[in-house]
Parts: sequence; C-alpha cells; structure tokens
Amino acid sequence: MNVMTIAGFDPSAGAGTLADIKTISAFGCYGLAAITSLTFQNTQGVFGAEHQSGQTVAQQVNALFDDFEIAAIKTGMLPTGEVIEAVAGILSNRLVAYVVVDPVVRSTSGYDLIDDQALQSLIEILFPLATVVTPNKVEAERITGIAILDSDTMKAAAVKILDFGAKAVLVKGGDMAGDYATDLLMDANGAIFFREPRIHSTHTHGTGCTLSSALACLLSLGYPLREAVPIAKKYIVEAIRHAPGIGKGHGPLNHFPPEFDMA
Ligand code: PXL
Repeated sequence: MNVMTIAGFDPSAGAGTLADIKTISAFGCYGLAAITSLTFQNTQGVFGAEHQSGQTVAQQVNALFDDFEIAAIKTGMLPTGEVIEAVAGILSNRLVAYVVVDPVVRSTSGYDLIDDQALQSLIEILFPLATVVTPNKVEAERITGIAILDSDTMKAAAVKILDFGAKAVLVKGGDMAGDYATDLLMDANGAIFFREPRIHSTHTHGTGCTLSSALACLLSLGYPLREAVPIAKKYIVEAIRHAPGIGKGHGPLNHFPPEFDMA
C-alpha cells in the first residue's frame, strides 16, 4: 500500500516526515512524503522553521497523486492557513479512502508549529475531510477550549471535535498524570478507552507523528479503526522501549523494534 505523509521535515529524524517514512516502512507499506516546512531542530528543541507555500505543497502532493495510487494520507505539521487550504483543496478533489489528521500545534519543547488563524482553518476545513483526528491532551485543549482533567472532560473534548465534522477522534492521554497512558477513541458508534501501562522515558520525540502514521498504514491494510488503535499503541510502546538513547534531549524512538514485525 502507498501511504503519503504531508508534514514538516525534522532533520533529527525523530518527528515529522522522516519518522513517518520509517513508520510506514515498518508496517510494510511504501511511504511518500510532501514537506510543508523545513524545521531547524535537534532532540533539545526547535529553533526555527522555513515554511513552504501553499503552491509548493500542492505541487509536491499533485505530482505524487498523478503517479501513484494513494491508499491513505497522514497530515502532520500544516503551519499556515495557505498550506491547509492547499491540502484541503486537493483532498476534496482526489479520492483517498483514509485521511488521518494529526493536529500538530506545538513541539514537546514548546515551539509553536502553527499560528492561531491556521488552527481555525485546520478545524473548519480539514477536520470534515478526516477519517480520524489524533490530538494529544494539549492539542485537544487548544482545539476545544476544554481543560482535560479526567475521562469526562476527555469525552467532552472528543464530542466537540466530532461536532467539527471529523468522522472519528482519538484523544491521546500519554502526557496526562498516572501509571497508565489512556487514550479515548470516539466515533458515531460510541466511545472506547484504551489503556497501556506508562513507560517512563524521555525518549518520546515524535510519538504523535509515529502513531498517526501507523494508523494510516493499518487503515490502508483494512483494519477497522477499533482494531488499528491498539496495534498502533503496541507499536509505540515497543518503539519507546527500544529507543536508541541518542541525543542530549528528548531522543527519537526505534521505529523498527525487535518485538514488533508487521513488515
Ligand atoms: O511532534 C510534533 C512535530 C511534528 N512535526 C514536526 C515537528 C514536531 C515537533 O517537533 O518538528 C516537523
């Protein structure tokens, strides 16, 4: 299956398109990548970014659509309203069965990867095209204005994101307190919580990118969302557990962990 990522470039290969391509390869799919922004970063922080225009993103994506059958798309960092409009325009015209929207807002180190006006465009024009939207706690709070403190507030945020037009939402609780990482999947059929024991690690850079790419692959391979989420979570757990431990800050994952083989 050919799976396309439309996301930012992280030269340290922890997050963004390079993490996406490694993930897509780990699931035995073929990864295609369109770059939305060249970021300057390492494991210690994001120091800046040079964004692509809507037109240069569209040129990359259209060239790929003209040549390949695209089974699924994952979007990550879409930094400006212009880029979001270009991507939404293409997705409205081209038939793609699965669109995973990872609403990237801010890096772990606190660098804003999208401005407020762009976030509004993301909600208004991209969410209605999404098979599933995958915010973490902070992103879900920024999108909905709801403070997520427990499972009830997590549900309230999920309902609001479905109201914006997404077919499904996965609110990730990985950065909430507690011994378990609890995620909430909600769609028209209801809500389901997924729990994994938390792995205490600083090597978690790019977990969001990795999870959303894994979901895009699993959907393209025919897994229903409810089956895809626990498989993707298991992959993340192994990828964190086997992180190479490189870099001086939040290090990358191991995208090819020994105990996980779907390729
Ligand atoms: O993890 C969010 C994220 C997504 N995409 C790119 C990033 C980051 C965080 O640093 O750099 C390109």
